Amino acid sequence: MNAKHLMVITCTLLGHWISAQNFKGQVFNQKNNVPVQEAHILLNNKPVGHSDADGYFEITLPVKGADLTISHIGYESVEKRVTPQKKVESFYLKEAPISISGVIVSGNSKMDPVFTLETNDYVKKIVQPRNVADLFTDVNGFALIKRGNYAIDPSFRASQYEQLNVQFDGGTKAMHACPNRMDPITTHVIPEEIEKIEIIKGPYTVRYGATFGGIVNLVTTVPDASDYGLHGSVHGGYESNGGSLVSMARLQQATEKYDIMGNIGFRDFGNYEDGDGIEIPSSFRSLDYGLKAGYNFTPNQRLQAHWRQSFGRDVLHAGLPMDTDLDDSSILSLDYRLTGLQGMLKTIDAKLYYSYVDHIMSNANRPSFMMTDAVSKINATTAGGKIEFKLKPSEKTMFFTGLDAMHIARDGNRTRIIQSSMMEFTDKVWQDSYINDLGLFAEGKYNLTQNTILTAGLRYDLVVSEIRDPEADFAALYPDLDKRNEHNLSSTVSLKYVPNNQFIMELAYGRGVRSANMIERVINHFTVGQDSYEYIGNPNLDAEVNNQFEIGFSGRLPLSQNSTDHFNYSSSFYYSFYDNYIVAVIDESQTRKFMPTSEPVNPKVFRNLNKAYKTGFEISAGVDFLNDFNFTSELAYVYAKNKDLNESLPLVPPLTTSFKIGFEKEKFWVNATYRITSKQDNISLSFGETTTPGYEIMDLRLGVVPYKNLTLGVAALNVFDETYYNHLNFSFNNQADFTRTPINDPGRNLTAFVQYKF
Ligand SMILES: [Cu+2]
Repeated sequence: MNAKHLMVITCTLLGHWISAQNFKGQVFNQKNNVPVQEAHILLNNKPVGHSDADGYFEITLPVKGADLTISHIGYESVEKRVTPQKKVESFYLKEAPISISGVIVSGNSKMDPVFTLETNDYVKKIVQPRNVADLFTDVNGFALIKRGNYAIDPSFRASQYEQLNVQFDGGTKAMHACPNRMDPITTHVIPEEIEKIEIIKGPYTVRYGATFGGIVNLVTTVPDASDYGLHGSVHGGYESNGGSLVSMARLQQATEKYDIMGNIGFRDFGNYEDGDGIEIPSSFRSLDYGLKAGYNFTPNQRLQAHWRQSFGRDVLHAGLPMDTDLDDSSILSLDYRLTGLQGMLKTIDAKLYYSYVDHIMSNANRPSFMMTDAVSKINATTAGGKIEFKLKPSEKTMFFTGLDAMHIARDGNRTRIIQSSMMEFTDKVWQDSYINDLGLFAEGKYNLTQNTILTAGLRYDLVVSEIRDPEADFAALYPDLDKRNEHNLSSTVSLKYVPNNQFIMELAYGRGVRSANMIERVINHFTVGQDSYEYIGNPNLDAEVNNQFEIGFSGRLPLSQNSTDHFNYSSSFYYSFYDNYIVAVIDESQTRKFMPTSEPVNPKVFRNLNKAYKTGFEISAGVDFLNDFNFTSELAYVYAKNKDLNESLPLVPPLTTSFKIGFEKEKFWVNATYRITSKQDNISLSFGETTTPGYEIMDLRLGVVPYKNLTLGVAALNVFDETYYNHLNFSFNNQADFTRTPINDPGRNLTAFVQYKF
């Protein structure tokens, strides 16, 4: 660990400043004069705390005053210019119709699941065109698994794919159809639609489906009370590296009773060049549209429907054996919420969703086409729902219980024509399989003291899986193939201590259980990995178990009485030990089925490991200074060990440090990010990993609002045109001009973005 990293840690561990508070307020519900607790208090748009159980809050104001905002979910926000004073000022909030999407983070620092992280600057401060996955690069602890510029999967603390419970709008899921993951959930939504990303850093809640490593909730925009009337926006963006174009238009009409919103977007990305000017096959086109309608029967009762479709065409995947010809997805979700009930039952939440993904890929533009013409036509259906009841049996207790269900079914074939003989073969990609998960959960929150809250949750999942149309060799390998039932128990206990609005400490344990996904169960001699091995699924895998322990603290300290300047810090340390961790291991008793003369001869078969663990931390510290400046440094580190094979677990991102400095005014902002990614030599040899060198990248961004409603943004990404690749990048696969080396990331990229809102 070098000096830069030590500096970050030292900053974090700096002691407390004591500062006198010179403004007191109390927040009430305008309708009944009942104090409103847990209202967000913001000064000059920066959060400085929450109101307590009596609606009270105390803050430190600069002598010249500041803009105070009080906001709470379910109420219209109040804004006022305030100056230091002795008397307690009263604020009255007007009730607004409830919204549905922000399910996980309800805006309650004491009641929220532990270790939530929320980022929501995308709409406000967007200055460049993006992919959804790009949104994650700004979040400490995240890394990206790249196969080119399109099919990008987020990785958090070296957990990825189904180890992360990725959903949007609090539970809607759309699972990929492709065995090579050309179409992960991040390709079915567009970044301009995402208002914020909510993250729970481990299996610390049982309310959002079976969770192994963490929950990622992508929240799409919903109109709130300030958006009543007819509004819309158009935006367009350009990237120099690849000559890529992005455009989107949105229109919405909202009243107290109903809201309706429609959006349409088009993206046309070219092949990007790496730092050496080498063109990487990565172009794609996609068209998206969505319609969302909500109806408020009463201020306490809302029904919402959301329909969206996305059409991807001609997607080049540098790191996969084929390219996408067509990828069409349709997602429908229905949400219902009834709140404000009298008696013990307070709120009912219900959700239903359905998604269908149609995927066609081929090797028409690849070297292997000379021998074999291969086309795969595959599809995936995901359907599910949830009902949850919120109960308040006593003043100090809150209780959530309900059930959720998810069904995933996939089918489709690969057709191969051997060019020399024109003989045709059909391979079953998914063998007509399904996995059903029915979950039952209960989670309670109990106020041990005024400042301490205990959360405990228990979850049972019944997982039913079946391979309905097995290939003959697969059935021969697993002669007992039958419908299979698994019974999984997950649990969590955590303690949250919030002595004041400047400090939070959390301690948590979670046991997350994940039954094998469909690739791990049913794939039959397909190259689905980062290497050139054939993989064979294993329908008898045990569910993998994550026992995770975590301690975290965060806080903020005012730096002076004359300004809103402050120091803020947060850190989390975790340790996970795994039972039955699932990895694919070379099996010398099996031999290659397709192209039998190629290397490697022995396929990999998915297996359970006995002993594996992971540990790491995220730390961040920053100062807001001179009113408009901010500086933040962040550090994320993961160490993983597969004790069975005495090597690292695969896909562990290297130590990452970043420094961000920014100047932010209402109508002008500029920032620089400097990211240092260290060398990764803790690798998984059995996974085909090699040591990855470190690299340093600088990005510059500038945004300006020249006229009301118009935002212009320009950015220079990878300013120094560094040639580099991340440890999680796939290698070139089946490409005429490239050997099997890791794919380089984009070189310098100049971007421009325009947005007009009304
Ligand atoms: Cu595919």
